[in-house]
Amino acid sequence: MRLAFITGITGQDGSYLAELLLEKDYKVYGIQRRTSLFNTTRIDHIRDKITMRYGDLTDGAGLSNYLYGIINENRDFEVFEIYNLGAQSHVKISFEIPEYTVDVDGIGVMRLLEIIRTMPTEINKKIRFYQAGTSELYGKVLECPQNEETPFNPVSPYACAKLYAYYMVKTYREGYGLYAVNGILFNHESSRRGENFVTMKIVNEVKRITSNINSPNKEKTYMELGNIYSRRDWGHAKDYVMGMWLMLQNEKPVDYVLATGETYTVKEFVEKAFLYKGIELWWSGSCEKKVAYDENGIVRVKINPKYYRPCEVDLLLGDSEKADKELGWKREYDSLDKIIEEMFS
Ligand code: NDP
Ligand code: GDR
Repeated sequence: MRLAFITGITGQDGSYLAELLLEKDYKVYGIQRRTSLFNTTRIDHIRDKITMRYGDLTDGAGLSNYLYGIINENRDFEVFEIYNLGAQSHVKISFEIPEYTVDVDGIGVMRLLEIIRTMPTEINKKIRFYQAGTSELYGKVLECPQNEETPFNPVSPYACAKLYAYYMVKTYREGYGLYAVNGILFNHESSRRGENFVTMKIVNEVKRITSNINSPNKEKTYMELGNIYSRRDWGHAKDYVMGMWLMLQNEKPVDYVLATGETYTVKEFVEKAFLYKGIELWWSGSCEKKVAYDENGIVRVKINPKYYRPCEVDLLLGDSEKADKELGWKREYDSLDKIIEEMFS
């Protein structure tokens, strides 16, 4: 019997990963945080096929009790894959709650690694650990494109916490022989993307604006964005969770980059999203006065500096050749247009 434990199962990636592992006949366990309103919409359709318990990456004792409980329930297990996807995953918000971000995204990883390390050898040798690393580690990039050899240069509390996690995974792998890997994943999106990430925000705003197009006075007729010149390498989450699984099927624990090898500005994304609804934008002005108009001269995009970050990651462009060759990783969503279409669905 193959077991899987997913932190962050209620999130974008966790929900797709849970679906994938169920298809592959894993027994899937996850944690959810205590929230004042239920927050499981992404996994409600598979809720009866997975086992959930309240848990939090800041609570080591709870994690330990749960993991030992799973092992005791399934004494004859073949392999136990632990996917650590739980995180305070918003880069800008990490500047506002840096201590919490480090506790969850950094120390949380150490808590899991320590639990695994201190398990009896006959158990921990059957455990494989995946850590959700990020292209934000490259920060103000020192090389282009970025691959597994590119030096890191993080510029946010989020990325610094993930850097700590990255090196703890490497340390526990090399120091204690744990099967533990870092996936260094570039941005990936989907119709399940959180609403305050830029792609989903744009898609939702385009939907709102185009549904109110005939009654423009009732609602705001434009969206507000921050830095529209940053470049991102955007893939689809479904392809990336397949990559996570492939990493844990490898004979040896090795870190891999997952990326598309294409990069677009936020400005290009917003143009494509409007075009998907048949609206062509034209731009005027510069810096904070930059605006985008539609064909009828109605303003559709404005800049609001409140969305700027203290430090910005200007350019991300990944090279996933190693994962393509060694893991046979392939993307089904092979263009940004395809991803945008799915996000509108
Ligand atoms: P989401 O923000 O959609 O999901 C994050 C998950 O973590 C949610 O289930 C959330 O729970 C959970 N979580 C938050 N805080 C805690 C905590 N204190 N204890 C336990 N769980 C917690 O992120 P994604 O699915 O997009 O990303 C998954 C992982 O991959 C994250 O670690 C992210 O940093 C990383 N990553 C993401 C990339 C991307 O482009 N999507 C790229 C590279 C890395 P709740 O639902 O209650 O909020
Ligand atoms: P990112 O994603 O920071 O790359 O982190 P996000 O979508 O938040 O930002 C991408 C770029 O868009 C610019 N931007 C805005 N961003 C948001 N959220 N809202 C806006 O209104 C806005 N306007 C412009 C940002 O400045 C930035 O340059 C994501 C997360 O999923 C991380 O968890 C993950 O590690 C990385 O991707 C890889």
